[in-house]
Amino acid sequence: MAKSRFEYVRDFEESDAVMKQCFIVLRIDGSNFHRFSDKHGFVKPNDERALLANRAAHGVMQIMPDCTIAYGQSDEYSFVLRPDTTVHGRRRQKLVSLAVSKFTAVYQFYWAHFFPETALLYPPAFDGRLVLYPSDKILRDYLAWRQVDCHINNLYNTTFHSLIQKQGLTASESEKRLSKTLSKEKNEILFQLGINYNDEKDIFKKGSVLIGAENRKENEGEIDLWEAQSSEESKHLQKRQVLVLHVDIIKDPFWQRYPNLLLPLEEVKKARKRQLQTDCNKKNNEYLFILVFYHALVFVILDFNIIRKSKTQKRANALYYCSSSRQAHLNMKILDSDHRSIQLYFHISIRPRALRQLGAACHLPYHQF
Ligand SMILES: Nc1nc2c(ncn2[C@@H]2O[C@H](COP(=O)(O)OP(=O)(O)OP(=O)(O)O)[C@@H](O)[C@H]2O)c(=O)[nH]1
Ligand SMILES: [Mg+2]
Repeated sequence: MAKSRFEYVRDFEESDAVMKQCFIVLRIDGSNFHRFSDKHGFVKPNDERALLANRAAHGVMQIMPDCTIAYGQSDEYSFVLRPDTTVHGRRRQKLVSLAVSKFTAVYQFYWAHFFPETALLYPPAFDGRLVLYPSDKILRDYLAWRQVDCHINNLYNTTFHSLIQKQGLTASESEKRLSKTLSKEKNEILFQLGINYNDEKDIFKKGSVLIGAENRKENEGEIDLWEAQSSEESKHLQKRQVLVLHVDIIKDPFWQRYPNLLLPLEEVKKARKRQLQTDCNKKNNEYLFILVFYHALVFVILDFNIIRKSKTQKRANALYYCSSSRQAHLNMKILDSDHRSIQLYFHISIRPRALRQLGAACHLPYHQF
């Protein structure tokens, strides 16, 4: 920005970087969504099309790489950022405004995709807040609070609307009937109406949990499969794949299954390094094979160059011949880490000029191979 005599006004801006080493939670909530859902004919108590919110949350996760887990239910979504994230200088207003605007924009952008038969009557709005949580335990309690809220509201709403839809009660009669009832009683009312609450979909009973797909275990969850509307957008979306789960996040098994979600970035890097080392040891042969393959290929190309210059040079374990000045067929043996012999067959097509450039660029003396 060019300097001017007005520059001093910048000093009036206050720093709003939030405290270090705390989890950052960004919570977004639909503004007056009771009205919005009514006006747009959302199915009661739960509308599967309202999963548009998952799509919007996915958009937020694309721009927040340090967001390890997001949890959503009804018209709200919480995004958890690692405690040592330095994204956007941990500035409160920047983070909240970015998350809210991205969520709102994606929600509108994909409206027609999820609600093809319902015109958007007016633009929805979302509010946002940032809260800091100083420990794993408190963060987990926060998420548990949101999931318990989901459970309580969903059980109430399912019973409330079932009484209206199946028993013909008015809204106020249904409300009165449910007043001061416990979960057990609501379950019984539902049972009398032919509904087993346990059979309701997990997505509504438990809400949606979004995590980075790098945490995916075998045969688990679905990776976001939403189609992008333009190639520009798909380039953007490929930045990060997200796994969508509808699971319990209150009890320990979820956190034991995904231990990286609560770790600081530094520790995640160390854990990944350790994992890589273990995988490498397990797959030592394949790894060495790739290395040998790489050198063998360089060797082939360089050697090919030498052969073209001096046709008398040969290697004991490799046999090649030139079918034309530009092509070579190679049949060679290499040794894997256990000194087992592997047969390789290559058909190489190289322009002589590229070959010379490659030979010069590699600077690899013949005896290295
Ligand atoms: N019918 C229907 N309504 C939904 C669905 N999801 C969210 N809602 C509505 O969204 C509301 C969300 O509740 P709140 O966030 O407490 O209420 P709000 O009207 O958004 O008010 P503020 O958040 O205070 O602005 C619910 O009460 C429902 O009316 C859905 O799938 N179907
Ligand atoms: Mg709301």
